[in-house]
Amino acid sequence: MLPLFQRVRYTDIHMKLVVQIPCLNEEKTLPLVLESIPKHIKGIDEIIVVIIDDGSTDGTVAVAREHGVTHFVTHNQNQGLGRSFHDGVQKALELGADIVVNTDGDNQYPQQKIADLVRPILENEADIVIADRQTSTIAHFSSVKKVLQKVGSAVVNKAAGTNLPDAVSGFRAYSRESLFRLNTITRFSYCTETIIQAGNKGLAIASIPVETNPKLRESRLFRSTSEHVWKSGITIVRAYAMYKPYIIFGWLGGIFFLLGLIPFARFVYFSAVEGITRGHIQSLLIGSLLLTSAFLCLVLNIIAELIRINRTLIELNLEQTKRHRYEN
Ligand SMILES: Nc1nc2c(ncn2[C@@H]2O[C@H](COP(=O)(O)OP(=O)(O)O)[C@@H](O)[C@H]2O)c(=O)[nH]1
Ligand SMILES: [Mg+2]
Repeated sequence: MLPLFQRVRYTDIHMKLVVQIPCLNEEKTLPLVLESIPKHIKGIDEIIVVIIDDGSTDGTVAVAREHGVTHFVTHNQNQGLGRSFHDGVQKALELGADIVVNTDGDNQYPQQKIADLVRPILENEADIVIADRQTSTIAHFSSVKKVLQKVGSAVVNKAAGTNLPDAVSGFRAYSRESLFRLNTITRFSYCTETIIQAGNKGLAIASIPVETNPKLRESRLFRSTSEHVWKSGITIVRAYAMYKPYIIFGWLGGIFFLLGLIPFARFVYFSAVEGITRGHIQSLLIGSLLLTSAFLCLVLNIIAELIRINRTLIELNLEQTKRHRYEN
């Protein structure tokens, strides 16, 4: 029987690093990315590059092959970044990765910094390392985008119990251990989801500052600011509902309860003073409706809590399955 959580100490073993690059039509920028991945990193014995081709219709795969890449995950049709990340991680674990670094195919991130990114993991100081893009200094980020990034990171930190400056950066390193414990399910954004899960599971997350490369193309994940806000909002609410349902239902229930008390008390007061026959039925109706909603929130909270407990058990099971499958 394997222990539930065994922290691997990275000393005196053959260290394998997998750099995974999710790509959707990145033939133009991929060469820059591949050329800037370091060939040697102190403390790492082997570096493998995995391209996740997410249904590209251009020459992404051919370009990667030309640059010596031999490991691919292929989606015949576009599956989205979340699924691409998930499948890349499975492949990396199959290849025996001790550390997995994710970088993007648009050369947004400085691959030269991979050595700094993996160092806290090699030194057993962190399970996950996130590159802080220092967004407040990026010239091509609009002020709206900067504010959004700040607010988004603050909410994620609150949900995760962490204190990370850049919660949506895609340039990250994950230890093998952390990948056994994380389960990403949302198709859209695994970035915030992994932080919230890791935070709630007590994994150590570190942050290192990096300077991003000049922008070569527009983001394709978000076509507009409002889409960015909307999608990030949904991801965050879902994460709260999954990990801290009592916050959502507790607040909602509390508000309904307090709002319901006012018309209800009004009805009780007037019917005591004037007699029940004098009306104020609207107050009674509105009050009852709000108090019933508060009660519903309480019930939903209990159900959400039970589901959460259930998920914890399923996740433990998944973790064991992954260990059996990938640990040799
Ligand atoms: N937009 C998008 N990117 C994808 C998808 N699948 C994989 N990717 C890759 O995900 C990375 C991030 O995408 P990008 O458009 O640069 O988003 P950004 O993080 O907002 O800059 C790139 O390497 C893409 O090639 C997908 O379905 N949509
Ligand atoms: Mg990008």
